[in-house]
Amino acid sequence: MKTVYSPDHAAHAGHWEVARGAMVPCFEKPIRAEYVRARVEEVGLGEIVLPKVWSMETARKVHDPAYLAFLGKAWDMWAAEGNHTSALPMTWPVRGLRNDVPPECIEGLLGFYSMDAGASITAGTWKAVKASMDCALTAAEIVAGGARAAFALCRPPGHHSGPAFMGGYCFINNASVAAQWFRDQGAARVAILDVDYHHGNGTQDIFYERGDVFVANIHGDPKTEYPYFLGHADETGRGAGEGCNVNYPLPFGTAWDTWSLALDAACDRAEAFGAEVIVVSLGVDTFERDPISAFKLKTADYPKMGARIAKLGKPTLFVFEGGYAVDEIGVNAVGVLTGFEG
Ligand code: Q9C
Ligand code: ZN
Repeated sequence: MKTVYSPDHAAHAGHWEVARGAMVPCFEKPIRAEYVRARVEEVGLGEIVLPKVWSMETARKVHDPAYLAFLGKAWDMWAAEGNHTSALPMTWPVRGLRNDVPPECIEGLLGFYSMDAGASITAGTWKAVKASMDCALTAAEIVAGGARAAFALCRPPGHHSGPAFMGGYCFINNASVAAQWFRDQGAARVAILDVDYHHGNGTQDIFYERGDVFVANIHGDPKTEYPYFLGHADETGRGAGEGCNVNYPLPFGTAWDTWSLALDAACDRAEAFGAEVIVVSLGVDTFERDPISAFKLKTADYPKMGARIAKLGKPTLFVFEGGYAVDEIGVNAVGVLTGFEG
């Protein structure tokens, strides 16, 4: 299958994130995408192509246009105040505070448009974020053009980003933009299968009240795992979206024997939904040696994951998300893709 990759991802390289009360170097770093790209070449997965340059039209259907405009100007506002390292929020409009009056300063806007301090903005962030979205849309177009599958090697990732907020290393929800694009191209029903270790709260949020995009998530139980405040099993969708969302929260230590049962169930649900296209939010932070996660999947499990998704027999777009064990990130991510191809 073809891979869509842009070197522009490297323009986004945040300096710090908070871990255990300390500032530590960002886990989400440029080398991740380079290692995956190198593995795509090593196994001869297929051609690697650059993304086309897309308009923001589809993104505006899943994100608040004001939020997208903020992303485009945040660094300049931050730099104008004399800052040189990554912009990070520190104050959020939680319960009891107002979230209906956007602040007019960058400190306030960073909090207004974020869920945590995990998505740092640097001088090159917007360039990388836009290229990441372009990778997803270009790969979606390859699938719509008749390919059985395509791989969007997106960086930064997207699934924590919601209608009007960044967080968890994510800015634009690449998988959601692609799913929206498939809908606009005439696919009546689209399923998003999120296999990243962390619950894809942004994706769930975006489609929660829609009956045309089914969202399934397999992830660390939010009772004990990031993002803590979404991803429970009783979240099934609302209004027109009732029954179109399913969560499989799993405990620390979950290995393939149990994880794969959730994948089977999620695939069955996507099939019953009548999905014409599958968008996979492909994070490989489920790996046993991931530094910030606690599942126990092994390298040999990733091809099995791909093979199970292939059994759905639907056109499939793989959108890269998380995975922080960089030494194995390429083998694991590309393992899913070779397993899919059979
Ligand atoms: N400082 C994705 O996998 N919390 N995002 C990390 C360690 C944030 C993960 C805690 C994890 C976000 C796309
Ligand atoms: Zn993750």
